[in-house]
Amino acid sequence: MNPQTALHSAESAEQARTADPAARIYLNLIGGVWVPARSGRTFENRNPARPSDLIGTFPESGREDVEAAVQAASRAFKTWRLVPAPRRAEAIYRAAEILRDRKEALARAMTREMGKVLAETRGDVQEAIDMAYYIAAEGRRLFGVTAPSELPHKFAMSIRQPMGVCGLITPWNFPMAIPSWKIFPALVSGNTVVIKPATDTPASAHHLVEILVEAGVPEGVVNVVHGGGSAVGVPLTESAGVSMISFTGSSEVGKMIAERTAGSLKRLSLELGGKNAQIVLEDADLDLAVDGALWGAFGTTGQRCTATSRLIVTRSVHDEMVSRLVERAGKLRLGDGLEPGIDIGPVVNRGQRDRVHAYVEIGKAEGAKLVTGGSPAEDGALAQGHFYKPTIFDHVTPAMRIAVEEIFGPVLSVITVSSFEEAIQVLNGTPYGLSSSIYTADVNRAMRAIRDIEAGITYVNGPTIGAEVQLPFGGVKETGNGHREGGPTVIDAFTEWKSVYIDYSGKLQKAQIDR
Ligand code: UN1
Repeated sequence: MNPQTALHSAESAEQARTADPAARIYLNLIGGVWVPARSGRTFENRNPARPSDLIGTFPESGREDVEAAVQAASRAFKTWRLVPAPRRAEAIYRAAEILRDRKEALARAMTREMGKVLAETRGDVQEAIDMAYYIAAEGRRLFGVTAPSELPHKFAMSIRQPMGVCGLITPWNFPMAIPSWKIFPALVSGNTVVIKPATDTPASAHHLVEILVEAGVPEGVVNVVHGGGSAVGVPLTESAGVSMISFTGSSEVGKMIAERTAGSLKRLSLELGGKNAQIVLEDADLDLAVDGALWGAFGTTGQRCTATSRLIVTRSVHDEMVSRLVERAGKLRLGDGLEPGIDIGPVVNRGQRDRVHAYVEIGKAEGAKLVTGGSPAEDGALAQGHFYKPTIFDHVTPAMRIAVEEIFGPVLSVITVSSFEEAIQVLNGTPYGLSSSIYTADVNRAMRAIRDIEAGITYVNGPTIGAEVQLPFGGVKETGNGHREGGPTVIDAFTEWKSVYIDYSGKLQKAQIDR
């Protein structure tokens, strides 16, 4: 099937309706054909602000669907790897233009599916656009290195080669941006992919893939298999036809994937949890620090791996920071993210909301002082959705579970320290190391923080969220396994190095021996 035919199938798939007239029937994409799960089973996707709003049904796939997709991707790899990288990049560039033209509609669909407010879903689509333009340019780079040979009449270089079929497992909090960080670099490098999007946000990933088909990516190069972690994610990680797995999600699942794939030694690029902190020193601009903490803690309803979940303040600014934060947090407007004036959307599903609340109960039992929020928001229309009040705990100590474990919701823990040194020590005292931030006017302490903070990202006088696509993204310790998606380093995650020696001396030369 050529891409155009695949596109028509996509349109007919899109036109199919469930019994609910607003809802659509979505399908898997395998080898350029839109197909249901072999089992015929489906799962539902609902709006977290109004769960009565059914967005669509998606295939509840299993191992055989995964294997069919991996085989299609393996077949497509034979030809895609030979397409010159600048040509591969042209398809990604076309996808960037389509994404840009449809940004508003894609953002609206994403808010309906995932809940975060429209300004933020526009940002999510923009991040996919940024990544597409950035990676399209990489098609004319994919730089290798040349080095002098130690022998005469001999040429030495290292080149990048694609890996084969990449299995991509993506989360629901950045439903288009994170798939774009993985799909575009994988494709420009000459790989083919099978993606398993999160079951909470399958439509946004579907829209991205549809755009790639429209942009002319040949059949089998991008395949989508919808379904859950055990039914689809596990077979994908176990498939012998998959050369590498890129996963963004919790450290717990990341470790399970690492264990399951240990026997095959396939490459894993893992971007996992965070317990990110913002430090506020006594010389900080407090207006800026309050704005940053609110945005970092409650933007995306706290559901970013880079979210600010700890605020580490020096004693002299503690009272001022906490009282200002409590006042401002109380004024944030919760609601359907498609409505104007809303600051915070719902938590993605009921299970996540219950999990956030369970952590709030843990915090109270540990003796932290709840100063605002601390319960589901159920006034009026909010009662229908999975809303949770922006929550702040004061008097948190570094060993409390709410100061150590990733909550992934709108909960901020305030920890008071006596010095800059103690602030850094507390910041580093979790198993995670993704993002971090320090507010200070003292350039010497800012520079020491940049050196001493154990994290993949450090912001100075900015919140812990807001990474840009052209820099490496990822973290240290239990946040990952050393890969960085984003920036030039993303190409390392999706390529193998090959070193090449060309001897034009016409005789046998022996390295290390002929001197
Ligand atoms: C995430 O935190 O899950 O840096 C991804 C940011 C966004 C990406 C966040 N550009 O906040």
